[in-house]
Amino acid sequence: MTVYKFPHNFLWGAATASYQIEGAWNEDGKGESIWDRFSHTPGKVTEGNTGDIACDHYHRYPEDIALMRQLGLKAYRFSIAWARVLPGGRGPINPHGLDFYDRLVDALCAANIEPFLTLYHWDLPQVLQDEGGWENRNTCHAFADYSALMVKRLGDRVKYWTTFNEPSVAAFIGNLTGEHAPGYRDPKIAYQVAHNLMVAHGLAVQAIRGANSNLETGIVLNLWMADPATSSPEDVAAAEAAWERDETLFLDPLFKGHYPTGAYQLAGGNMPKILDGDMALIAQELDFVGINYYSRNVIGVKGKVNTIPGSEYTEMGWEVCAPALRRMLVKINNNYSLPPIYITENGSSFKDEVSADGRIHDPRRLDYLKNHFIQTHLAMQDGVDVRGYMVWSLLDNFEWGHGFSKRFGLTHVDYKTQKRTVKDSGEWYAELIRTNKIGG
Ligand code: IFM
Repeated sequence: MTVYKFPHNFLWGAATASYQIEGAWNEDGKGESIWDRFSHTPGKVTEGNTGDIACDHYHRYPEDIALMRQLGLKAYRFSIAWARVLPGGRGPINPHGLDFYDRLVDALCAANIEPFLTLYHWDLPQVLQDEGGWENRNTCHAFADYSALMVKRLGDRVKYWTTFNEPSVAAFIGNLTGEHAPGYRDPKIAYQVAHNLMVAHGLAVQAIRGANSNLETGIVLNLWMADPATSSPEDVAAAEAAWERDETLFLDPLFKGHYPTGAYQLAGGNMPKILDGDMALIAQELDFVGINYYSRNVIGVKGKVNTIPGSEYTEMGWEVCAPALRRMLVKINNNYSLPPIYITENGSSFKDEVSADGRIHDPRRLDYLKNHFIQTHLAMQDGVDVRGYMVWSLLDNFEWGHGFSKRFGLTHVDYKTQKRTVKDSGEWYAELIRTNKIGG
């Protein structure tokens, strides 16, 4: 049996995001965010679910950190709710909000768990949205100021700082398809938001480094591999074109200093306003890049192939295809000069049932994780510098427009009682972290 041994300092962890788990949406001086507004708007989220309480992590974080210890996590990736700290997005600080993250970080350090912090995981303060949100360049400066504030408070204990989680989702699902907050369906806004998020990233990197030069600073991108439906040259070309269209819009400016030419064709008259100096600001050297990977697209000349015979699909309707993760890591490693990579999210949603024995047997999630870990190991043998892996997610949580209907957790959450139960996949993950290897 092949044994896959990981480097001794490999950073195994799990990830969450503020709006998806914290709850306490209007407690202790927290301001409203665009996700509070969106989820409170009838018809936006499945069954009218909201993050008002979610996993109640705001109150239960000590229990959740105990859970992390039980799993043996070496790192925990979480995000800050900007409106908890700065209810108006800028201006007066809410000391209770800052204190919460202070306590959380202290407790993580005491548990010997590396905090891996994300500054923006989609919950923009509503006050800033009322001024135009990310379409308004002033928001970029507010973000940089907020980033510096957080570094000044937590930079003595938090080493890993991520500016944005998945800017493409924030820009296009929030402003083009309207499925996420703020819910616009306007390509002109979406492209300007996409560019401004990059500008905000650049300003924030400068602000973070200005506040503390000893930190590791990066960004998190979500990437889907584009595989050709067949080996025909036409399908191969179609897959490559789809990759360029869908996946290089953020990779290229960040790591090549310019937008891909295809972006200009695709955006046409909706191409955003780009100021002199923006591209250099965006392309600053980073200490790491986070990659969120869930699935791939299979592309033929007629477009995306929706069902691949013999393939397994998750509850999100995403195909399970671990080898595509290896191919994608190798591809980006070849195409860009990248800093060290962390897999900052990977996981799957399946219909989990609590069994008569009170346990959650989730063999499909366990296999999903195992196969993706193996493919990452193989990519590392191919020369890709992967330093750590955060499973999405520590807990079942609020899955955005799907509300609580999709469960991604290593830990099951009973939303009525808030009882946490580690699933079989979580137990298996704990053992993997303990031994640091698969097989043997
Ligand atoms: O839940 C999300 C997360 O917030 C961002 N990445 C994808 C996950 C699953 O859809």
